[in-house]
Amino acid sequence: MKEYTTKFIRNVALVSHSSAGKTMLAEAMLHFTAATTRLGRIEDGTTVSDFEEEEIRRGISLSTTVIPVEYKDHKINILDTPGYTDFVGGVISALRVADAVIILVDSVAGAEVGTEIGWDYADKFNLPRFVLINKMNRDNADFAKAMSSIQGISENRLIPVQLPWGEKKDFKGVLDLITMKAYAGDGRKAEDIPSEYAEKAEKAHLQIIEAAAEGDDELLMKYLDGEELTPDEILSGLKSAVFSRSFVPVFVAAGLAETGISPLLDAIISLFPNPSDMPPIKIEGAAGEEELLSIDNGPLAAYVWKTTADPFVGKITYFRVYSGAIHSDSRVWNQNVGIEERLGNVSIIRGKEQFPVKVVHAGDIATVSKLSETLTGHTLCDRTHPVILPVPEYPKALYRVAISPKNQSDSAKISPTLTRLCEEDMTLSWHQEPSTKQTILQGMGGQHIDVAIRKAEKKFQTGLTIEQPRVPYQETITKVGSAQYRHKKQTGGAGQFAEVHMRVEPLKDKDFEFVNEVFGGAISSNYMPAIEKGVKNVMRDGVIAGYPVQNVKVAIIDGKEHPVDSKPVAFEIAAREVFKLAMKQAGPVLLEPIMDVRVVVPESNMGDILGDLNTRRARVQGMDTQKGRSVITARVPLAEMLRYTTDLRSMTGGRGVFTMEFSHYEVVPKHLEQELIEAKKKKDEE
Ligand SMILES: Nc1nc2c(ncn2[C@@H]2O[C@H](COP(=O)(O)OP(=O)(O)OP(=O)(O)O)[C@@H](O)[C@H]2O)c(=O)[nH]1
Ligand SMILES: [Mg+2]
Repeated sequence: MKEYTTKFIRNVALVSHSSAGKTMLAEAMLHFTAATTRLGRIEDGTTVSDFEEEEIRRGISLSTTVIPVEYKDHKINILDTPGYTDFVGGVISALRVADAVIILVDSVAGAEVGTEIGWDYADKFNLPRFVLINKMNRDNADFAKAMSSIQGISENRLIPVQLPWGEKKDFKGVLDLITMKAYAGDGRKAEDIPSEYAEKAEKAHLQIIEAAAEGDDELLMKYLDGEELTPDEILSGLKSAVFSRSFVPVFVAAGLAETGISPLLDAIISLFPNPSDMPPIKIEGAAGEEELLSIDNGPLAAYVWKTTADPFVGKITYFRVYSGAIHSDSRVWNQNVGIEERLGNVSIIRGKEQFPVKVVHAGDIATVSKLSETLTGHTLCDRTHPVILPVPEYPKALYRVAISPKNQSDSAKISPTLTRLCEEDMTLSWHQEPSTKQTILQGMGGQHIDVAIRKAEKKFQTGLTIEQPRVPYQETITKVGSAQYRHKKQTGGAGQFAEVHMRVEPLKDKDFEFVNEVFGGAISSNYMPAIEKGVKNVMRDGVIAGYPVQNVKVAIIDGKEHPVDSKPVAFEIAAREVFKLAMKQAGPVLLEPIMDVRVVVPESNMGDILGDLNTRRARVQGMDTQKGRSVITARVPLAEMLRYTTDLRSMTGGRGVFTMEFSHYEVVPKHLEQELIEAKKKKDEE
């Protein structure tokens, strides 16, 4: 692959609702530019972009791939993102390193939930964008309807810069309203706009000239003076209007039929910014605030936006150079962990294929293999000029499952496998939950977890099964209680003897306190550690329903010992038993975690969501409306929120989102406590 310098690079993310045709469009671009000799198909699993086994099996993209398209001396780094909601992490990573976005819309479905979500993220990253009404060859394609549905979700003005040349089966090409030419098929050849479209095209052309003039004061003067703008002037005016988002141009295509490809590539080059057009990045450097420019001779700053770990291929680190240039066989500094990384071959990647290059210029996207410490979100820089580039915010993963090994040989592999899977994915995380002794994997939804489990199996040969995570309940007491217990055993040789009298009290703001109040040496103080150990063992395993005991003060008040038969183990046993008895005298209760929940849904769903929250024992704290969306804050027991990700999605058609954070523990209502106690009894009997 040729080397491209900053001004000849474009970084463009394709974003849409699942299945609007992003992967296929990238495939068509590759075929059109002769990077491939035949057009791959989603159904056959032969596209360059969806190369992962799981992507092929499911027929959807699961992570962002880079598809560099070489066209007219430029390189367009297409970032093909996943459209399915669970994989939104890939969209965020892509938008972080893109300079522009194409939002694809299915010509039949129009704007969908995923379109809205993608649009909002593009807003968050402040990116210039095109809308592409795709799949214009479909049976029920409707350009006008699709246009108005997108206008419905966007505050930006949409202006068609192309019109479909025919529709549905007769979609034969695009009418370009900027050049006022018609392009049949993939658009290699420009021809005159057919006369039946002439009038409509002329009208639309005027609208574009106006938009172009608005983009630039000088052009506007010229335009108002009645002078004609040259094609170059129109393009430059449009470019600034696209950049400032005073309007969003709308294109049409059919990736599968390879229609409309070349006019779209032309527009990407002429209307989208190259990396050096982007505003400088302001960062807090060692020497105060500084600005990084996209130039080769600036201080090195490259952002790692993706990493993949494959046991066969090894680790691949994807980075975008923001400032400076990265050379093969050089050393770079990772400021996030404070270590030097030696780079071997640096490559341009296309799908899974790597093309080694000597240098990666400012603004370009490339990969390097086998970095030891560098992870997604890290910055590679020069040791003498350390910088850290900002990491975007990823949604918190709230869909939790408990993981266990399929068999003995898998259990040792669980931890390294989960660690590697999570390194690849900013929206996946895992941890050990001490209170329930479960390994918890958290993701964005059922599909996300399912993909992770399959990857563990196929890539890392680790068989995993999933189950519902247990709620980390706790046990505590509500009043003072006391008890005594004598442990005595006289069988054969040495006997065992210990007697312990104990008082337990509720304790605030502290998990545990142990005091020795024995008066007059009834129990020697060197037995105290054994007594404390006995108590702690029971605390770990619980007394009423098998959950850890918290917030208890334990006082040893009296007891007895025997000069021969008393020994630490005897006191440990006596302590266990007396603690259980004392707890039962002290009004034991179960506590459950209560979460602070914030739900954001379309206003029309508000009633349903509130009704549903009621059935979840929620206490609503507040309601608010912002930009047509309702925001509900509530306190809800965690036990009622275990599958809320899936439930909220189905109640709102995917439009609802929520966040959840631990707030505090509260007493479990009596009838539910009884169920939990019964469940524990049943388990003990098994
Ligand atoms: N009729 C028609 N079908 C298309 C076109 N482009 C893609 N398709 C089909 O639509 C389906 C989805 O296409 P993809 O390219 O995988 O869509 P995507 O946007 O990448 O989907 P995700 O990866 O799930 O986000 C596949 O069956 C394609 O063959 C098109 O231009 N016309
Ligand atoms: Mg795809």
